[in-house]
Amino acid sequence: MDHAADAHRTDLMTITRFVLNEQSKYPESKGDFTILLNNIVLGCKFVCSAVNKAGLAKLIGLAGETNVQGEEQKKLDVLSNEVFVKALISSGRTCILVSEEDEEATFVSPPMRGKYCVVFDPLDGSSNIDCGVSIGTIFGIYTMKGSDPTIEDVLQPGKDMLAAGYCMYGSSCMLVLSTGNGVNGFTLDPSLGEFILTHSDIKIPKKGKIYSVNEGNAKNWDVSTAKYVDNCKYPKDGSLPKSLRYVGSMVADVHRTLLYGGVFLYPADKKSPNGKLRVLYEVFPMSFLMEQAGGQAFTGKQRALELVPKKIHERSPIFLGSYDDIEEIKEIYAAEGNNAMCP
Ligand code: AHM
Ligand code: MG
Repeated sequence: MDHAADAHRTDLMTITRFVLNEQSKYPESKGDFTILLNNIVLGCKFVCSAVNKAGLAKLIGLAGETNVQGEEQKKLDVLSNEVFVKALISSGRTCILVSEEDEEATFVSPPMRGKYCVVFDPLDGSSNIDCGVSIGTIFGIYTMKGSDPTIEDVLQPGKDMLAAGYCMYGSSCMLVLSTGNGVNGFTLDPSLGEFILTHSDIKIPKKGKIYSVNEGNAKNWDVSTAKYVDNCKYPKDGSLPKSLRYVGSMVADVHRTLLYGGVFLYPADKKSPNGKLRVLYEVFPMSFLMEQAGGQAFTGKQRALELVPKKIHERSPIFLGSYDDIEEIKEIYAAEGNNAMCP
């Protein structure tokens, strides 16, 4: 009997146990981060369950309509936001929340106020919600700098994040987390209701065979993006062309990129000079994870994690993925210099 394999099956490393182990390396830690993370995990489980029931819920009442019990059905993204805001405030460990769903940041008042600032997109991939395609939650965590929270606490560069992660609601529910010490993936065991460590110390392949972009925007790209994507299809170095995969849910596209390698890009274009994706709760957490997994994240001008956002809902172009592939993109941008738009 293979005891090592058996131990693997019976000695389950839950996400709580994993984070408690990590925190025990810091003697000054009082367990605040573990409590915060537990509440994020609770939000993810709730949203996972709501997403799984969404198709069924349609049978008894459409989102935004009244169901047969006379209850109003909330849209999934609105519901997810409420769940996370409440879970985060009730942790008693947060001071500022920035959600994609809320125009203004939420400042948490005493006695529920804690030291952590959480930026999040409660349900990303809105165009995929109604057709059962993978969607997800993205989050990043900062620590308040002074003794009173100010908006500057969330306008810090991404490299100052304490932790970042996402939860993907797909064929399985998976939470991928970094506390600045590598990247680990946990899969929800529905029978236990626990996230179990299934992907330890994820490292992205140094070079990949997949590129992921909305090519429908190609006519509006800048010259560098167009050149790079052309190289993916018609490599000049004799290598094989890359495959194209694009779900249209950032969590799903980034998750695949992390596991299989390659690049995910949402570049600037003529219509959206700053791209589409939001710096605080889309670009930063995913860039943090990529770097922690050995990849890179670049905006077309600089290392993504060095951006200093001026507004909470600011956008930025983003190229992230395998180290060598992003290196190639950086070289093209350096050579083109002026980022001229395609004619
Ligand atoms: P959302 O926050 O409205 O869901 O938009 C973000 C999503 C990302 O998940 C995804 O990468 C991107 O939008 C896809 O955009 P497009 O449909 O323009 O390709
Ligand atoms: Mg989003």
